[in-house]
Amino acid sequence: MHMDGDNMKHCLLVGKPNVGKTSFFLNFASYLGVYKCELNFKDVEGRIIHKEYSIELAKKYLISQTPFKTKDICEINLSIPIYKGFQSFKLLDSSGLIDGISDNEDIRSSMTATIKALEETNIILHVIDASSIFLREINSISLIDDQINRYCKSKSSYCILSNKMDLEGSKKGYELLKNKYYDSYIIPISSVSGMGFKEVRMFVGRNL
Ligand SMILES: Nc1nc2c(ncn2[C@@H]2O[C@H](COP(=O)(O)OP(=O)(O)O)[C@@H](O)[C@H]2O)c(=O)[nH]1
Ligand SMILES: [Mg+2]
Repeated sequence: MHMDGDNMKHCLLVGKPNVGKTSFFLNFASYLGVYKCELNFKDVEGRIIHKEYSIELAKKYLISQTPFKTKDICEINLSIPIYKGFQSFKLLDSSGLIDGISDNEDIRSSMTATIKALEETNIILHVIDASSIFLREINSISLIDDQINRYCKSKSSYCILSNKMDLEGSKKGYELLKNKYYDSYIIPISSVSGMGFKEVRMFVGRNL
């Protein structure tokens, strides 16, 4: 398991492109009381670029309907109330995993960075778009989700975030997920409305 010098645990968001990882990353940071984002972008070679945004600007720059908007791993320091104090941790946003090996070199190297981060992390939040399960879109559930589930559930603290529950059709998608991944903990959330954030906070807090 990877630890920083200061023993901070790492919590990684993974999943297909466009499922709402970055929306969750920023809105959850905001939910935990962050208003100024100090973000570190880390590329596959481990080079780090530091940027500071307000949450609103970060949303404008980083959330997109275009897949692979960000190709680096992006991290932010957060803290969660536990017992009588706070426990700090790093939340990491990844750019998205897809089936197979892409022709695009940037996408390949960003997937490499994500898989590397997966191996080094303590807590894994696997984001799935519950609204697109019965569709055929880039964000629809596929083989890579089964692979993430199989690899992660045995390895570390792992849960599935069934996202976009504010949209029509997501209830049916959530039911399917509960059947398909019956032995995993699944939290229904909406990255935009904040539904389920309390449960995610408790899950992360339990595993810090
Ligand atoms: N309705 C709805 N849309 C969402 C939700 N989460 C993300 N989106 C939208 O889905 C698209 C992709 O979001 P983004 O956070 O960039 O996904 P990422 O590629 O997984 O990081 C954007 O248009 C978001 O506004 C959600 O909970 N509900
Ligand atoms: Mg993103």
